[in-house]
Amino acid sequence: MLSRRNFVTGSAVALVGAAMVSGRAQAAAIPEAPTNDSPAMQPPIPPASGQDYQPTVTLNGWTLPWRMNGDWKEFHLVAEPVVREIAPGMNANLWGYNGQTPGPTIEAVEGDKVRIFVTNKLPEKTTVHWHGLLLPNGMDGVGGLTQPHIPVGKTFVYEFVLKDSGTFMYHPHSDEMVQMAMGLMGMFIVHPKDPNFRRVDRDFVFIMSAYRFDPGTALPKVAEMLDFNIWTWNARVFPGIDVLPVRLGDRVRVRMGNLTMTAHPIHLHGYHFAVSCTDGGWVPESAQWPETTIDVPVGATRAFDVVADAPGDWAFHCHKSHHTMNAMGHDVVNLIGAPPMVLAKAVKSVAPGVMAMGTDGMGMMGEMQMPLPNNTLPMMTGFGQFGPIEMGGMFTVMKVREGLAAGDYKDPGPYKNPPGTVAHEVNIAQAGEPSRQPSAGESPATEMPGMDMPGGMDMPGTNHGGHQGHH
Ligand SMILES: [Cu+2]
Repeated sequence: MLSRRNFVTGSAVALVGAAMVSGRAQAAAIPEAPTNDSPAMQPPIPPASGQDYQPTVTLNGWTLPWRMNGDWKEFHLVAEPVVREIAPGMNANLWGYNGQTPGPTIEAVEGDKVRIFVTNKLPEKTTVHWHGLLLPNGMDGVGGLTQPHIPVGKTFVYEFVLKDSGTFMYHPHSDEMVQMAMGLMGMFIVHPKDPNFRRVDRDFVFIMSAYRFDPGTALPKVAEMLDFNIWTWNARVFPGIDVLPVRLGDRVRVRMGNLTMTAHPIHLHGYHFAVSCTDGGWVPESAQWPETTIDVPVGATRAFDVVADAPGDWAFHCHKSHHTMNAMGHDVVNLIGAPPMVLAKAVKSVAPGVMAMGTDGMGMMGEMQMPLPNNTLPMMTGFGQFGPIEMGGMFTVMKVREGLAAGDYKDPGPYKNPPGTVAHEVNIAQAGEPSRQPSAGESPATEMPGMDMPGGMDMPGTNHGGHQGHH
């Protein structure tokens, strides 16, 4: 007879408190399915016995507790409808596993025998595919091809041995377009058998998903192919994404999966990192090269390793600038440079009460508290110690600090820059005239009709040496 005591003890008890455990034990032969619907980062679960490893931390997420049954590590996933807070101010009706999307991170060790029960509480059939894991064909989770689909209300079991360590994912191979657009996905981390192999001090995990929500709605459009407007890390957007707190000097790994419909060039400021792992395994050290941005292709994972030797608040984000925005209209005309008074008059004549915006850029939108439809996030938002950050979507901060305790993942607050090391305003008169490109403003390309200078007359302060096009 197996009971809850057979689950991993230690921090797992703190992780899934009694109130959060639904007690959905189906039968003694099937482990309970712990559930957690909080978007708060849960502490890592250290290995209770067996192989030692550095457990991962999932941004705004958690690791799935397991139990030992003989020499099998047993997990229980429940696919079900969930409500996910995308960021404070927006809740989404999605599908996930064990109370939230993405599903909990599964962690195990190379060589482990894993038995994973999957209960289907969705309104339609499903399967789970173990992306990147090397396993027997019949455990691959492709509905119709390698197994019958899991009917509504039924529980299937997957059993396999973890041949290789690495950074993997899980997701359905059953009505995939709908099921992944609804958020069914999670990360699967297999730690190396040798605890010293590429060991790091902090190991962060997240998976990328994208949604199309019409303003004011909570259910994504599942048939959207291109025009997504909520770009998430672990179904969260800035400023709702956890920061990555790191102790100065720590060896840090960040593992990322991508199950959106486009690639994401993920960029870390302040560092040169090495791409260390993909869903195809560890990159040999001799084959690693330095990067500041790593493109994570669709249907792939990437991990990078870095030694956190530079303190500060380092921006960490997707470099596609539309992916660091929340829901927005894309039919926005570029009004930069348009005379604001003329524009405002013209707009007011056809739409009284509408503000003509964007004549000097759109950055002010990060500061304005504009009325929005219910359950809709501002396009760009979030504040830092120096003002509005003007971001949304796939953006957060790696906060590297001296003296954090090992295992302390609390937000350490804003970085205290040493005096004299922050960009600041200067008196332009003291700075002197900026140098400009020779003949600036005179080239045919920038010439304005009716603004010709009298022939042969030199502009003061310009240099015509060697300028062929001079008239
Ligand atoms: Cu992106």
